[in-house]
Amino acid sequence: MAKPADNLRINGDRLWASIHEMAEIGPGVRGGSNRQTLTDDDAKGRKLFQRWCEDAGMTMTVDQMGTMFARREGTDPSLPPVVIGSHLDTQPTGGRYDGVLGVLGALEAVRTMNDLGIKTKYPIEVVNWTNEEGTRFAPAMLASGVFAGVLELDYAYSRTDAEGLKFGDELERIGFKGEEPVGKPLHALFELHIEQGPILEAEGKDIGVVTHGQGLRWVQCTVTGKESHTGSTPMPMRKNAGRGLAQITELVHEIAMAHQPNAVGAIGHVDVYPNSRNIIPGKVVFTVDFRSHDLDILNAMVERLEAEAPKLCAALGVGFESEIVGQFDPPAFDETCVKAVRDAAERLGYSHRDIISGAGHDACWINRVAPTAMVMCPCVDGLSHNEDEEITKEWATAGADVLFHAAVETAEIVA
Ligand code: HGY
Ligand code: MN
Ligand code: MN
Repeated sequence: MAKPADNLRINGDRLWASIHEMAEIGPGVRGGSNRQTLTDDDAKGRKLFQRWCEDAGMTMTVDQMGTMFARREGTDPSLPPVVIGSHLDTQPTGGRYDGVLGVLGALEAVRTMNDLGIKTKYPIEVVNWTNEEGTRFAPAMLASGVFAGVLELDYAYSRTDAEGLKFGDELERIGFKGEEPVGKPLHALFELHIEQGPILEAEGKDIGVVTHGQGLRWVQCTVTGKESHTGSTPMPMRKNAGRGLAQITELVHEIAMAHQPNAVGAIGHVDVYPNSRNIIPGKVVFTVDFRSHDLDILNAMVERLEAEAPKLCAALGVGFESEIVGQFDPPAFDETCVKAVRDAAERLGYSHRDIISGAGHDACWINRVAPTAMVMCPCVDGLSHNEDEEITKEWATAGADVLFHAAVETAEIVA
């Protein structure tokens, strides 16, 4: 297949301007972003993205999960598209670049194809996946999971947020419950994303060529004790669900530390009931997040938690139950697509290294149904899921250049 010449580059200033214009929608309180999925701010960001895509001559379709596909026609419209993109929804205290770089880097690739008059045999589609973060509606990567056939549409519609609002109702409310069935043949998919870890910056590398991703297990735990007065209940009579959380927090850390350097574990979500200063917690609901790129280690961590947590709680006189509310096994990305990414970085003169993604991404699910690969760029101090998340324009430009080259090569330039 013809490869784009190494002098073909995207317009980094235009990309950088688009990223920061998008960041004005759903701003955080410290310069980052709070554009949570299916909120009014998400809707505003979607509408801006749609306007930009239509200005670039693309036609937008929205599927039943609200995922947006902006299409640039190929010379053979009957062929399945090369899809490039990521997600526009953010964490509540997220950064400006997580997901957004991948969507707008893909749009920039199309804008550059237009500037250069490049025609491709395969159509190209820029995608914005709904609810990648999973913070308002668990699990993460919800729309891409339905697209990959691992989650059911009705299950997704039934998911509720902390206020009890349903995903399907919120999708309808913001006007993005599309008609298109979820799922279609893809020729390939490429996702550009910030690393969200420290390796690329520490090694002075411009590009991460993602060969694998970590697997994930979200184990939602419920510890049940007895609400009672914090002042008048004698200590021996207490059934304090909070002590179960405290001991399981330490257990999760100990389990992950027993599998270094391959594993990580933490509890990021905690709901305490009734969450009153002078009532002993009667119930605590929390989610354990285990990850490893080794499936056996991932399963061993969950097994040990499910064996030891009930015993810890029994000794405290409180009850324990758990359920898996999110999971995917460690993905190995498509070697041809990975090579296209690596060759592009080499051709463009960018330093690069193979890397395993620590975070989960929509590409991890799509990898099950289409040839898929990811491009990563560094982020400052490896910080992400924090409003201080930062990258440089040069890193963003390098990542989008590589994405552009990999996509155009795979979609086959028509002279
Ligand atoms: O949880 C993740 O890894 C992703 O950022 N949603
Ligand atoms: Mn992301
Ligand atoms: Mn994220």
